[in-house]
Amino acid sequence: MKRLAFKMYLNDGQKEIYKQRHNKIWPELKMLLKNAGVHEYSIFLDEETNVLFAFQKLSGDKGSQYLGQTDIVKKWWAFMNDIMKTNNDNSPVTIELEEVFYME
Ligand code: RM4
Repeated sequence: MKRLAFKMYLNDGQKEIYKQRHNKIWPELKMLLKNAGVHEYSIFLDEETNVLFAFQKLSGDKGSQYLGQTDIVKKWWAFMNDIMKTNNDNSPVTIELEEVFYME
């Protein structure tokens, strides 16, 4: 499976809220992600910079950030808009990262 990593940005001091909301991720969003081929999806926070580091494996060709045309993701992004750095359409500012090392 393809490996994908990207960064997003959390608003300062929002770690607990971010964790709470993700611990209660909507079942329909989780199902959408899995059906879209997103697996082993984890997000880490660098508290020094408020950078969210996301990693996911893809059985398809597109990752989670390409699902913004679905109603569920649009609702989720609007829900998360108040604690993240976002674009005008509520999508989180997302910067894909280059893999520079991998070990099986
Ligand atoms: C993140 C961001 C991503 C979404 C995950 C579930 O905060 O909204 O786009 O895939 O949550």
